[in-house]
Amino acid sequence: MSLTTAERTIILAMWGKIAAQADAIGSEALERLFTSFPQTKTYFPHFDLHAGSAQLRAHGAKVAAAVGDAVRSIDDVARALAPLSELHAYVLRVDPVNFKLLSHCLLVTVAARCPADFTADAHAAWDKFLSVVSAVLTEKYR
Ligand code: HNI
Repeated sequence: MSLTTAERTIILAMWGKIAAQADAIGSEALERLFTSFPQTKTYFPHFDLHAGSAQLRAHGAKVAAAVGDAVRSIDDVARALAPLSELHAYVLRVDPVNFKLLSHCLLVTVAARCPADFTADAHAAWDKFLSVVSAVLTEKYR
């Protein structure tokens, strides 16, 4: 699965507008994840997952930075996220179903922060981009 030129253009332009809020985007997406899909909290027994906690914000910043890396390397997401792919598959062993849930929460967060830009085409581009990221992070399972 690869993104069309038009989809890449949309992702690069929108991330360019919101990259300065990346830390807050990561935290908001995680807060949505743990609130809407509480089963995902089982991966973080060692974290204080209350909204706004220092650990949630620090982890949100890491996740959003990785999304930013993927945007910058949109032509080769697999290479950009290779170490994270190993980590999630071999060390963390996160069930791949959870990547759909986090992708959904990232999508909703981007939509909430960019309502004017979030056309149907933008929605489709983000959905596809996040499924590329998720595929990279789960490919080592197979
Ligand atoms: Ni994920 C650690 C990025 C999906 C559970 N994760 C990280 C780190 C990054 C990251 C970056 C920090 C690595 C490091 O410290 O070297 N994770 C991402 C991205 C996605 C993703 C970009 C998908 C878009 N991770 C998920 C999902 C889960 C998940 C779906 C489970 C629900 N991740 C974890 C856990 C850790 C983690 C658990 C370790 C946290 C810690 O610090 O102990």
